[in-house]
Amino acid sequence: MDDMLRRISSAVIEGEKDDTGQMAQDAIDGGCSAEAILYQGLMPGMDHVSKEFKTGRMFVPEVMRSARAMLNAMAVIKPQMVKDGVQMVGKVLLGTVRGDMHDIGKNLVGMMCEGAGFEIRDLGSDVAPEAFVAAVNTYAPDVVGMSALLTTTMRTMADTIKALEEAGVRDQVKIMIGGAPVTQAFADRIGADGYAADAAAAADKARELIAAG
Ligand code: B1M
Repeated sequence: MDDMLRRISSAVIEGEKDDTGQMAQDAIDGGCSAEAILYQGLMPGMDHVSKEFKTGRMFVPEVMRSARAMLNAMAVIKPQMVKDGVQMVGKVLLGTVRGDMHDIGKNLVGMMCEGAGFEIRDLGSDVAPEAFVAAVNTYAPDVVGMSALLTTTMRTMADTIKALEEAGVRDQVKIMIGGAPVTQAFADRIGADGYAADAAAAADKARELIAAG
């Protein structure tokens, strides 16, 4: 069984996206729990990928292949996880803010967070502040993650935080922001709880924000 989980980890690291779904199915058929596949196979694999990305030994296309490999396995084990009542690390609501169509980085953040054991609700791009508010009410996420790639749309992050405050739900969530023009100083200025420079750091930051309570 351990060998099967180790092979799943390696397949994620190597980005063998066409194999991981079948490997996950074989593991389930062989009596492996969905929880073990997630926590002892997929997550350690993505954790390794995250470290390699941080240190510049893996690059965006490779990380995306690994994330796809993980997601293909997740699709297979998800029904079993629901049946078994497996707890995820937390819920992250993601979106690129209003007026901004860039979603490649945001998608990578979603994949990395999913690899780190989070349940992801992705609102897509060009997401209005009211849509973030509505989704917070519907999904009750632990973390709201906003992405912006344009200097002109960064200010919408502040508008979204204001909308969450006005709706009375600001204190129910942690707010994490990121995107190429975004900085820690900007996050501090608009009252976000956290900033992450890249997708691997975003998964770490989401974990840190939840742990901080
Ligand atoms: Co656009 N674009 N673009 N573009 N585009 C940039 C961002 C730009 C820097 C290019 C340039 O001029 N050098 C420039 C912005 C300038 C500025 O504001 N300072 C720009 C512009 C001007 C525009 C248009 C206005 C161009 C026009 O039409 N005149 C237009 C705007 C459209 C709109 O959004 N309303 C536009 C359009 C487009 C395309 C549609 C063609 C396409 C987007 C396709 C898509 O996303 N589906 C596009 C692209 C691809 C780019 C570049 C080339 C690449 C962006 C990207 O995907 N990077 C970009 C130039 C560049 O960055 N070199 C550019 C790869 C990605 C993995 O990195 O998104 O930075 P990134 O994400 C990282 C981190 O930032 C971080 O983690 C990610 C992964 O490690 N991160 C987070 C991101 N979100 C996070 C959230 C977090 C935490 C971390 O927490 C929640």
